[in-house]
Amino acid sequence: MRIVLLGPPGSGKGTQAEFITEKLGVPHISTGDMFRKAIGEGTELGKEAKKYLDSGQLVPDEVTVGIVKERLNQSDCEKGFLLDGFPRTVAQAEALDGILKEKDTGLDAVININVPREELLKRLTGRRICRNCGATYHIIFNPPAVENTCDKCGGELYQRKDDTEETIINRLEVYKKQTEPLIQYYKEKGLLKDIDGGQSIEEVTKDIGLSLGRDW
Ligand code: B4P
Repeated sequence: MRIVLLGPPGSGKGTQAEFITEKLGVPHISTGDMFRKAIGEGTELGKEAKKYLDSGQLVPDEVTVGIVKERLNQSDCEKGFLLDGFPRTVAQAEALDGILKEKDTGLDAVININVPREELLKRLTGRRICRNCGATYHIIFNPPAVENTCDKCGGELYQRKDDTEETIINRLEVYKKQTEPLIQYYKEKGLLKDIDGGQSIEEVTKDIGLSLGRDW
């Protein structure tokens, strides 16, 4: 299956993507994770991306589309993929349509996770990430068994630099202006599946499954 996960920052895209990709056996392609990896490695892409991530702005479309195109051309994407956090602008969505058209394919579904704004703020300020494998936790809603330690690999957990209240407010504004128009874009194409992301992690996972015709 070829799926896009859409939703505001903190709606749970990364959290749900871990489970869905394991169940469907397709690669998890997160542009946010790709940028953070490049920043950690100090590559040219990382240096460019850091300027935008730290302030909560979007990385320019040419850069983002370029890395996604390269990733989708890898052989493991032939059986399908889950895009998490891409596209985030109409220009990126049009570029994605073009990339898939060249391969004579298209998307199967766009899952739109809806969460009220106050809840997003709570979720993002409490988010913690594993430095080693990238797994996502929340200090209250989804805590690890041992404080500051990843359940999956034992790695150390850290707080993202863009998860401060000031940057989060900016990211939510950027989402409203640049990403929200995609809801209409995909609705018109008949691909949109609206999900209530204000429920527990397990309930959201279940609803996403049902929207894809799977009872997991
Ligand atoms: P991303 O890495 O994509 O991250 P995100 O949108 O902030 O969060 P996500 O929705 O995945 O939430 P999560 O599961 O962690 O983007 C970071 C930055 O990269 C962007 O600001 C931008 O600068 C850049 N970027 C990325 N893609 C780009 C693109 N296409 N174009 C340009 N720039 C791009 O969940 C959040 C928290 O809530 C976690 O702590 C989790 O444990 C908790 N949680 C999840 N589900 C919950 C639930 N149901 N109940 C309670 N808590 C829950």
